[in-house]
Amino acid sequence: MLTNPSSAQFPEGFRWGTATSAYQIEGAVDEDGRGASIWDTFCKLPGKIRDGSNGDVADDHYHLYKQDVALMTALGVSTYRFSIAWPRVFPEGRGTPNPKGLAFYDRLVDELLANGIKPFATLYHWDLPQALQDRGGWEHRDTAKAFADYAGFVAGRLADRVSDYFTLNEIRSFVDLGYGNGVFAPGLSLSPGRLNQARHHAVLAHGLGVLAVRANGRRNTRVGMAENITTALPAIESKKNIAAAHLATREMNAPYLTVMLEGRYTDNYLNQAGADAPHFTAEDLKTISTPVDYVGLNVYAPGAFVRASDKPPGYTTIPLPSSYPHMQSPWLTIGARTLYWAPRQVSKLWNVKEIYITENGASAADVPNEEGGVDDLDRVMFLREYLDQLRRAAAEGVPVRGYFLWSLLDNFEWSEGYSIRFGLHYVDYKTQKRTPKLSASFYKKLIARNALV
Ligand code: GBH
Repeated sequence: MLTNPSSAQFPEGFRWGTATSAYQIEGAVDEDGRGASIWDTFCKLPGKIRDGSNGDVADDHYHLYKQDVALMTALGVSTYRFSIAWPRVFPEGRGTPNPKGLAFYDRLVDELLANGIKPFATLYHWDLPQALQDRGGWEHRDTAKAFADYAGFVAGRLADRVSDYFTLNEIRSFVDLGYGNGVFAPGLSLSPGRLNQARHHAVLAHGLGVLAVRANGRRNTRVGMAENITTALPAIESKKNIAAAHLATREMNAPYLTVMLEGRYTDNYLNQAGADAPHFTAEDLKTISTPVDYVGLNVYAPGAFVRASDKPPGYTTIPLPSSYPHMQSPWLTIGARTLYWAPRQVSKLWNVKEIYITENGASAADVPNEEGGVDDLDRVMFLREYLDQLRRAAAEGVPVRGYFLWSLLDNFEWSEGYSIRFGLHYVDYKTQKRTPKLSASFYKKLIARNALV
């Protein structure tokens, strides 16, 4: 316990939750009429997934969801962010909906509500229906329209029990890695011009999705995005560096959060892209920047450390020394202040009034101890340091309303397969047994006190 408990306190009513995504936990890929997604296809390509695995079974959450909701109840969370698998609802991506697919989410939502847990549904967490990829996927403008139709359909069906939605999870990740360097599904490496166009279609899908969710939802329906902001941190928190970091964050998110919240591509982005800039209309920009009810931020590693510079663009990026520390995933460099600066910069840059941390968490080399528990001291350290910075933001009046810890369970970590663990609960993939780690007790106590422990 910290010596001064009052300084460890989070605001009253702060929402604590956990987050997951469909393909990473559900399994049951051939059940109840689910169509194929690009990840089913991608996992079959040799060498794409580190351990040669796939999401066919994953955590078998499709069958074990009641048990998983019980884990949440034991933690004491008041909210849960999950994603809906588009190919369960529309096996072909569009056209005739599959009632059995949506029925799974009906059951899940009912179970959550029966346990007093408020559902937040993400409409797209990377599992694009393969049928849409066959027509070009995010390179095809029609995919944005298909997403909106699907989003509107889901909101129409669930709005009586689910008031909160996120459109797309991490446009930066699924477009840049899926279409830019081939690390994610569908495994393409497009030229810069085609890549920028795919990014544009994805932010357009977000805007059309917001409109569709509102049109089909109820008066209390609320919607935003869940984007992994690239956060520029001031190397030293001086006034000049802080201002430089704001400039840098705005530029580094130009084709994602910046255009979604400003309705324009920055001059720098367009100038640098030159002939490779995306084709768009003024109407597109208006749609993309349709006002949202809140902004969801996935916050992990610092995006960059910067200092002020007299030369344009006004900041210098400092390369990370090779000894800079990281968690189990090499990309997950540790920088607790990212969880302070990300929401603070977003509220300041774009006057955002309501922010959720839609993901934050850490990978660790978890090994069960003799009693079968996992003493993940490094994850606990990571969470404590990061959450202290979130508390700092909240104490300074940054409008952050809730936090979804990634993740409830160890799960299918995309191209890393099952070799990387992010869960509060250890999963034995042979038996599907879930065991709470030390980090689960840490989180449970923190939630109970609404304060750092
Ligand atoms: C989130 O991505 C995802 O939303 C979630 O599904 C995922 O499980 C979780 O975080 C943990 O990773 O292979 O070196 O090119 C976080 C942002 C962007 C981090 C892509 C990993 C790939 C690094 N991710 N990045 S690399």
